[in-house]
Amino acid sequence: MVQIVNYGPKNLPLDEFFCSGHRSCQGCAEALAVRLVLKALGRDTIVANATGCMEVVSTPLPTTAWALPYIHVGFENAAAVCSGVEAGLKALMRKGRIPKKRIYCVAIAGDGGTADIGLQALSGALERGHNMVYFCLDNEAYMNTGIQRSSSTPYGAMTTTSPPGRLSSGQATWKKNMPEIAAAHGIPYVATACPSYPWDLMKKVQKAALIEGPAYVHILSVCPTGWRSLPEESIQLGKLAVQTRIFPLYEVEHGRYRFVPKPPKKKPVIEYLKRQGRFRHLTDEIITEIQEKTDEDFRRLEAKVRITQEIPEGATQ
Ligand SMILES: Cc1ncc(C[n+]2csc(CCOP(=O)(O)OP(=O)(O)O)c2C)c(N)n1
Repeated sequence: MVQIVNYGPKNLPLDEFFCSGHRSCQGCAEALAVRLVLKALGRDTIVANATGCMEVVSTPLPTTAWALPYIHVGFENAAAVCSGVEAGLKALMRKGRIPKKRIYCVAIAGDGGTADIGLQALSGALERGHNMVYFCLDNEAYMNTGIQRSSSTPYGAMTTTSPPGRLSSGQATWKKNMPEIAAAHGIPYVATACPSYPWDLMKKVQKAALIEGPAYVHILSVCPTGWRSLPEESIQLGKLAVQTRIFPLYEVEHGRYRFVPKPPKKKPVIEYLKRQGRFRHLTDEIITEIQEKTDEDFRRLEAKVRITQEIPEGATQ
């Protein structure tokens, strides 16, 4: 890849780098996300993958689903390992030990490996300015170990460690805003994406890879097992997350916020919540609270778009 290609149904690379035969659950949007990410990146890519569902399902000895250089690393150090690979390649190229060419160094980790356990290593790598892309596959809990809450689990969601009952309504805290934390590092590119919007996702992946310096892409990945949703509804559910504005799609390029693609017509959050067993226990009051917080967060995001794009108040994007 040397320039951005507009991929679509009639223009999709046939090469597979995350191959069939892995053992992800039915309807796993993470597996689809990884497949699309690697298709967009192409074969000149090295992956450092933290422990998590995508590693667990894809690397049972002696097989692997990864058809490119792949390093499995601990939860805490995907970003550190990826940055080391990038620095090492740079040194080898400078010394003339390997030919000079663009090799994409990427880290892939779940929301637990990103927002909780690997946050310190990620912050360090972003701050040091490595030429790498970090992908967070956000399925909103520690899924491979049996659905424990993470700091990325949404408010009210049932997990095995945030069980609803007499004294609890599920997850007691609001979802940590990882894309904003990444953007606060002042890196050249941050984006949110979802495999329900595959062409948008692939374009953002290419942009992230081609930009000079660190990039962070946060991918919402529906998990039917943990979300108690129907596997055949994963794509629709991802769309509903965007349509209800629970997960807005946007980019932050050199500090400028932009909605990409244009936000679809707004739907109420209940449309998204009601399709998932993890929210089954929610009362009308809590649903209203979630609606209000979603609206407020979206307003803040709109304000950032307006301010950084210098759009006059009242005008639309
Ligand atoms: C350093 C460390 N801390 C905690 C754990 C326990 N642990 C196992 S899986 C997991 C979380 C996985 O969540 P995530 O990164 O979101 O990946 P997923 O399984 O959802 O793909 C944790 C905390 C561990 N193995 N290592």
